[in-house]
Amino acid sequence: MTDATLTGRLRDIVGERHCLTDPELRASHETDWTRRFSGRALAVVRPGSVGEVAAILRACADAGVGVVPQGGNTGLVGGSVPRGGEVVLSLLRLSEVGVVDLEAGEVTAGAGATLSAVQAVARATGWDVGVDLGARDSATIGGMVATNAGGVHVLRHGPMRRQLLGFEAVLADGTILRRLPGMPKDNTGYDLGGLVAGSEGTLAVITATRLRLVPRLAHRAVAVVGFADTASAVAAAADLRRTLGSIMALELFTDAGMELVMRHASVAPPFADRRPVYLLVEAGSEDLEPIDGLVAALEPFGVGDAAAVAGDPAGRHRLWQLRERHTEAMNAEGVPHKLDVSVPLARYAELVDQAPSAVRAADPAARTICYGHVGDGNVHVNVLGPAADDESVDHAVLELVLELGGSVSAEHGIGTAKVDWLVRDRGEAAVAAMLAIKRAWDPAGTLNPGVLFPGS
Ligand code: FAD
Ligand code: 2HG
Ligand code: ZN
Repeated sequence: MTDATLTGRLRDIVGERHCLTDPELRASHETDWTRRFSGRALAVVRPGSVGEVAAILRACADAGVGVVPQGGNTGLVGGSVPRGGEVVLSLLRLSEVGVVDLEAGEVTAGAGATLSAVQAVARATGWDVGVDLGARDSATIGGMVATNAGGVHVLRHGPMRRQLLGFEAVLADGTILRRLPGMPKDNTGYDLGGLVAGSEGTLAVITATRLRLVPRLAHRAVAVVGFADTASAVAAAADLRRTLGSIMALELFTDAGMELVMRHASVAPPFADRRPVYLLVEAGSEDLEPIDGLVAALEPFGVGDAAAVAGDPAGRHRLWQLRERHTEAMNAEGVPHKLDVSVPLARYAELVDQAPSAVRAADPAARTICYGHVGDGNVHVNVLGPAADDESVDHAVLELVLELGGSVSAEHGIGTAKVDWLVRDRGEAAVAAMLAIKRAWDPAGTLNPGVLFPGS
């Protein structure tokens, strides 16, 4: 089948308006959020129903053309943009959010619904979504399930896979799998939804999800606290996980990162007494003001003037900006190399302290900024300076992570960025088992070729 025949078939399925072949209209779908990854798409198609998704997949399979599923295109590992010549399947039109089941605390959301849209619906009923992250206004529920997104509340509610009670998805040959609504207890064979979660668009296209909700906490408090070094901050974080029962989030950033956030996002410092490393701690409670408990839990660390605490929404927002706007500040400085990794908590400080020298050994001019979800052992090592296609600093950081017994991908996934590292991290046998599943579900390799497995 020629490209023109395929695009003609795609137009017949979704209508002229939703099959984009004009380069200007395709452009925002062809480059990722960091601007490090991009490729040309044969077309961008925007189906309006699960039936259209199935028909698109059948047409692409017939034509032997790869399909890149895409949600909000906020992914950070190159998996959401084409490598060259694939069809981008944008799920943004499948954005319906259903009515919250108040008794069960569940909601059905289309794959293209943004996290903030689902949060708004849930919060209006006294429920909330268990996962939250900075890209909430653009990241879609489908993309978040596909990457098993983590975010800032994993230590309380777990990542996206844990929120998934049911799903609807389409296999590469157009077969529709549907188990909506899901049930909290459902031991009927393999957990197919759990498998699709984290598969990064390589096994199936998610079209709808049934999500478990969590109670909306009426009271919250946030603190930012400065420390003299990383080890003290990590030790405090470890203590707080045990001593602060209302803990919701435990984030770490450095003064170098905060400096960039202040410069690019016009955010004020939390206090005058600057320190090399900061912890952001969020506490939440249903019926009690958590601020007193938070202050008491911070007491043993003797941080003196290097602490700011807020219980009011504006104050909490101001403190959160210091951590949340790091990603945007990195982008304002250049095209960052992003190494999202995790290590056992006991090795966390070593990683944060050693990553800059490992990077400098590979590229003396490169700048390293670390931040992350310390409560989950997750560091985001961001490197500024090297060309987009120069992988020497990426290798230096990932080697260090493996030496420290960590994982090369904590929450963003493998994408195309880390395909060469999957076997190093998981071993031959585990990757062979994954490939066997991939070949059974998608024998022609139509779905997201080049993601997870090299040359797939
Ligand atoms: P996309 O970027 O469009 O796609 C991501 C991957 O999922 C791709 O491989 C794509 O092919 C696949 N995919 C997308 N939709 C579907 C579907 N319906 N069916 C099958 N496959 C699909 N991530 C975190 O984990 N934690 C964070 O705290 C976090 N914070 C972020 C903050 C900012 C400012 C930014 C820009 C990103 C952040 N991310 C974070 C990364 C990103 O937001 C997540 O990976 C998110 O889950 C991607 O959702 P998306 O809809 O944008 O997916
Ligand atoms: C975060 O935690 C996101 O802010 C993005 O996962 C990480 O910018 C990054 O590297
Ligand atoms: Zn993160």
